[in-house]
Amino acid sequence: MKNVKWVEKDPKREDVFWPSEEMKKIAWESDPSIYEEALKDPEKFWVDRAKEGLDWFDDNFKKNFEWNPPYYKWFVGGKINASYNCLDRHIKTWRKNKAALIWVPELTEEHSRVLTYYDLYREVNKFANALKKLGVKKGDRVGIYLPMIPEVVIAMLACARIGAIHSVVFSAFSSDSLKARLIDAEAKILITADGYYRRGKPLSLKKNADEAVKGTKVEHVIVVKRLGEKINTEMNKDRDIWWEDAVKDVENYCEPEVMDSEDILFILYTSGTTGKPKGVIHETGGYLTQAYWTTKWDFDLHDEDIFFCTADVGWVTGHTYNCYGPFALGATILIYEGAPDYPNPDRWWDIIEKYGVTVLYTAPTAIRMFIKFGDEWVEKHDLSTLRILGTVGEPIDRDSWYWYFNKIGGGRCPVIDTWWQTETGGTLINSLPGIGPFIPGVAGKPIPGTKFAIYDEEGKEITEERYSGYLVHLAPFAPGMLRGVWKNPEKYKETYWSKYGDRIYFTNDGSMMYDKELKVIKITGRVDDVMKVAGHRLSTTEVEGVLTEHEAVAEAAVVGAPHEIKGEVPVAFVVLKGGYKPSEELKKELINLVRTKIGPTAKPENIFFGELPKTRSGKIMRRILRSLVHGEPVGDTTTLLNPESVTELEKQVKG
Ligand code: 6R9
Repeated sequence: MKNVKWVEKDPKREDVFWPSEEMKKIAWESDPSIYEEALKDPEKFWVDRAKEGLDWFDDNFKKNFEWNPPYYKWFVGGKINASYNCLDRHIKTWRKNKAALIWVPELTEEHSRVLTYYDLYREVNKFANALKKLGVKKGDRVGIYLPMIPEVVIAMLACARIGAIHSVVFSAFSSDSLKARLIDAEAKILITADGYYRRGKPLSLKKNADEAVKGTKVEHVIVVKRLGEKINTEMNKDRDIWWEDAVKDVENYCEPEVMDSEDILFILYTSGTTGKPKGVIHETGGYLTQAYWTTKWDFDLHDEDIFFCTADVGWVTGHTYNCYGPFALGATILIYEGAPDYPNPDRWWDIIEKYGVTVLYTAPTAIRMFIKFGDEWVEKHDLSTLRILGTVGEPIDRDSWYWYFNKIGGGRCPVIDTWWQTETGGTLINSLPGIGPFIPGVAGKPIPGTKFAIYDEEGKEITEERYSGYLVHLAPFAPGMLRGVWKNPEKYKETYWSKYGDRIYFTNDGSMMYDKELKVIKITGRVDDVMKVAGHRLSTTEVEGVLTEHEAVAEAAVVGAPHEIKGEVPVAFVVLKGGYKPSEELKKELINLVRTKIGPTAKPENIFFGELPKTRSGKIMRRILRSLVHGEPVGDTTTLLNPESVTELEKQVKG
């Protein structure tokens, strides 16, 4: 289907697009009445979806939705296994030989790998048995620290098969970040690789893993041989085992563990407003229901589609849309190992053309980067197989939206702007391809069966058009929503269930009703101390914590500053201890410290030395620092303890 128009412009309204007749004809969902219908009885709606979309060992739920604020459960008493739903049920059908996963390596001289559903099934079964052989049992935690290679999803599904809880850690995170997560989760096993390619260069991952497991409860490290001879890997005889050896003498079949719907499927660490990342808990039945349906609704995947979601599995987007959602649906996904600009800035467009990708899901930061590279890289390629474009991670500006829509989508494809969070498990606010509308910078309506509102500071609902407020999610909460924070119930209550009480989920995002008639919501961004750096979630406090570890630093304040491509970057203001002087070397040293302690995404774009503006009670005035890096007027500083600090810093920032 070449050059089909999947959208059309609203004849009257500027910037508003709707699905074309062609799109409505093939879309799984094209009847707008689904929204009203679902809200008549959301519990029943989700129970029906759970039963229709998934295979349950027992779907005789004792309770559909059980609510003890701030906790809730879905499909209580249901029995299910996520790996069974992603694999076993497909191999009983013609999908047995369908491509589940197309893996594209970074090096163009290497071959891509295609795993059919049966291949994936076999690999997962074997690896599940290998884990069992190493003593992994239901409820044990398994750390996964892998690059974008097929083994990452095999490992996740193998854990799910035996009821082990996986905790995937982004492979670009430092050994310290990995260590902290392994300790908090008390992981028994770590799965990693000898290394991976980045921009054509072999990089070791095993070294980081070795550093990280010291002093943790990790008993064994399973190592995928990705680089082999290309890198020198030391193996600890008693502790480490190559993946290929682990699966050598195991049975081909592993009985899937019968899991309770509310049993934990995975934990995923994410940044909050404190220095320590928190382990967001997702359970099985509810998460999988939302993963399945949002994949089907949002990306409208049919058997002919090839879905390219560019997110790393280290993030929630990779969990839900590079693994559980598409596999539960029996879809074909494509994952790419490497950098988007290797060997040239047209790598993604080359992949789309070569494999005939039909649905692309990426982040505004990537779009801005490609805009910078120049249109000629796109124009070299035939992207006419594309039908749907998706975006996630941060608000998208009008220019980037139109570039994506026109240059990548040829003005033919809807842009599905999906708002969601690590905590929500799956997308929650976005327009559906067969229903619309598609408006630049506007996410859309809450997905069927969910309720949202916009509140003011006091908790009064704001219903006026284009008035900013706080986005809240109302009961019954979407089935894929988090069930808690690992070993930290206090954090759970405080972060999500305290601003408006324990019956209203506070998203920590700002939003507005963009158009009352169309009932679409625009998301304006975080209202707490969380930054989105190149779409990656990062807390300012986390970076401050690392800076103050340095012997020269007395105090540090970090704020997000606007950045052309990354959207936002950390900028630090540092007060030095007596005896230390600001210097370029010290600046570099501090930037490097953050890079090694957290990871490259966290490194400050700049560091300014001086006094921090404070209130008379000694609180740092971050609002002023934020204004400074945004190039906005700082406002009244006369009530400050040290107004002169602002003038000093301003000079430096303006440089
Ligand atoms: C999936 C993911 C969550 C935060 C969220 C919000 C921002 C995500 C967005 C968006 C505007 C969108 N966000 N999608 N803002 N429009 N379409 O990104 O999860 O890493 O946990 O971040 O990202 O601020 O609160 P996570």
